[in-house]
Amino acid sequence: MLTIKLGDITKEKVDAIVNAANTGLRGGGGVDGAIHHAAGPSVMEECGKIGGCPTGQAVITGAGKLKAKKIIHTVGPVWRGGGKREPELLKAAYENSFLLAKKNGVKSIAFPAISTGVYGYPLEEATRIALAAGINFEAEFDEIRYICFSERDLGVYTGIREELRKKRTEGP
Ligand code: AR6
Repeated sequence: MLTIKLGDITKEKVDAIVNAANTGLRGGGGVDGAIHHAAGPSVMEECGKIGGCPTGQAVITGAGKLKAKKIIHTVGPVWRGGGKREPELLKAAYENSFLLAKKNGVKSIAFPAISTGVYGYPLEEATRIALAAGINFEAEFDEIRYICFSERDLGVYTGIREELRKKRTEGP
């Protein structure tokens, strides 16, 4: 099942939530700041021990005080105009999050809109990559949940899901 909802990812009750982190795993603003604030210091301690995560890769920690059981920290690309392998790296961030989730027995997972905040990735293009990755992994999870932080994002996500569904039923 692939669901899209408006909300705050720190409140989601799923096996794992995904964090839009930076390569140093040092925390920051946006969803990263919100997750660390809500989870408490144990998660930052674990991140410190891991030490870092290259762009497009993912690492996993406990979830501290959150309702979720695990946090998967992935690093999306900074948007630099689209010619610096941004689409490939964003796709890798989603795929490696799914692969790490599977490896850790995660059956339900929630994603924020990785790279579309501070990192400046254009929302519609990022959403196509996010949802296409989800469709590829849909059969391997009980639920893949996309958490939109604004009505605008919610509109884009639902519109693109329809577009991708139509494409699938119409065939190539
Ligand atoms: N729940 C769900 N989505 C949220 C929340 C929340 N509580 N808070 C923000 N968002 P961003 P990035 C949305 O900037 O672009 C950090 O400093 C937000 O509206 O958090 O990947 C890291 O440390 C947007 O749609 O992540 C990195 O340095 C989406 O989450 C850098 O920012 C992603 O925005 C990563 O930048």
